[in-house]
Amino acid sequence: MAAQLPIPVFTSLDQAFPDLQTAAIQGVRYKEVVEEYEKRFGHKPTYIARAPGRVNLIGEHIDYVLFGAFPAAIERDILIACGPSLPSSTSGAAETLTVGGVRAENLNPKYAPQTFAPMLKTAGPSAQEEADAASTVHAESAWHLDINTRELRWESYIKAGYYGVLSRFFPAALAETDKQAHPVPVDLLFTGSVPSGSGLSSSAAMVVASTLAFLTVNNKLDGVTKGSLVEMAMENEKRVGVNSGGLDQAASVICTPHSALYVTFYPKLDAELIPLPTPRTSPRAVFVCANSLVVSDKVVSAKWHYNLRVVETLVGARVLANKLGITLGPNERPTFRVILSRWLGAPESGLDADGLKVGIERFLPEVEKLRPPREGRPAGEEGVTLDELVELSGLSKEQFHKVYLSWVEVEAEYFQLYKRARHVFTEALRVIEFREVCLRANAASGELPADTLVKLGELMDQSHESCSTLCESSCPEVDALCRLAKSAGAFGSRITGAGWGGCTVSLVAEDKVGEFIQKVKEGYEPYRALEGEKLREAIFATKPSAGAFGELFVALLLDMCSCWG
Ligand code: NG1
Repeated sequence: MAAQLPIPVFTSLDQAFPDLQTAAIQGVRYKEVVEEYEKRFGHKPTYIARAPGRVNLIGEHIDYVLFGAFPAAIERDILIACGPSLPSSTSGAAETLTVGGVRAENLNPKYAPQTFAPMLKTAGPSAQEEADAASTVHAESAWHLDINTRELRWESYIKAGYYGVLSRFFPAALAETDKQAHPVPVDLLFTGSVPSGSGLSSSAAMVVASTLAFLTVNNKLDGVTKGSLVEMAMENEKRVGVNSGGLDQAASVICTPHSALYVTFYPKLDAELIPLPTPRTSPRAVFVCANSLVVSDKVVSAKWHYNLRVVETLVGARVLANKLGITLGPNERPTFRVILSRWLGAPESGLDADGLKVGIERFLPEVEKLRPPREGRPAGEEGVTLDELVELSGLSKEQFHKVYLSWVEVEAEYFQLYKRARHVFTEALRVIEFREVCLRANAASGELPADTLVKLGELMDQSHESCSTLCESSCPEVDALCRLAKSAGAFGSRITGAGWGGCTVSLVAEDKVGEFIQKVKEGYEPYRALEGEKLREAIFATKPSAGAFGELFVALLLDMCSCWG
């Protein structure tokens, strides 16, 4: 299974990029980051850690309720040249770092150099642990790195990546008494090509690459599978204040070229690489990412947007369980996916995709039970107030607060249980149908079934409509870009990622891409002034074949030199 494979470690660029042209282009970036590292830190790096961004083809805002999604990795990535800090460094900027200290610099001058070190502190239980009555956490020493979640900076993601490595591999209790049990000081030099705030997962790429860099420099990579790196990166990303699911991290770590990933999270992380259908004779289709250029600061807006969706779906699951006669303990906080399984009486080991599809189809009418009564609310309002929410949950006010609100900050006048549930279950179904269309096409001998691309496009359009009207995670600019993409000839077009700005992804015939991009450029006002590299940054095609490259790798630089000629 894809998640159980080890993290690939390459020793030359041509192993990492079998396509010679890509290897040559990447070689220039690698050479630059290595040379610059040596200049800045006075010694060579020992590794380069790489993690790509991703485009989610379908399955939005359902990973955190543990339904599957269908992302692919993109070529745009984060590279970190890294190595242990050497006290004999010749760099003027060099200072002797404390044990486990980090010097982090970025090729992009926008990001100022940072120096920080983890500290051992005695910590009591967290709010989340306190909310869990079963928890018996006592004050004990733990690693601490300062991350201000209200004002995230570029180094916050590096610190987030460091946390998981510290807590898993350097037990604080041991480190308190034994300096040998501390991590080594590290020098890091970053360069990245994933646009931030665009829905292409620059934050996951930063956290995954950072986690990997700390693992490699500390010689902890042996025995780490792709699945365990995904889990570590998911835990780490929570440190920057977003209660995300695992779709980005799974795509960034597990994807391979030519394939998308059907990734599921219940009862545990599972991943299936699915090649994207490639017609034999007719023109192939490619995915085109178009950035709306509306930057969504997910962390700042989390209490009205992302984290609110997490809370609405969690409370929705409890309310639906109550209405279906499913008994829950007062401290339980199950997701919609868990409630579905209990309602179906499904085996602990989970359901395969076919079983899940039948289950969701049977369950969908039950979602109507979440529609609130019409009386007492403004016309067209389908949400419920906080007081109603508490009542519907069947919990006391205090217990409700403890389970659903004590660990997260959210703000809303009306909480949309019905709309969110309808989005979740229909989107989960569309993901399975998308997978089915791909599998059917891949199994066909000869040409693809004629309706393959049309069907995939329809599912993408339906997904966008649902994100826009039920999940309410789109925005007018992104809606306009999707409409424009359709009128410019896309089979389908949808928002990708968290939303409220960011990117769209459209399925377009490869031989029409140039024409398509031109039409979108002319039609989308913010693109009109863009030319050359700036335009290529904003709208670009990623081929299902060689385009989506998701191999995560660590290159031993000395051997890599052969590639650079
Ligand atoms: P992006 O677009 O990377 O912010 C976020 C979540 C995903 C998923 C999508 C919506 C993070 C790191 N990632 O993606 O887990 O929930 O939104 O489908 O928060």
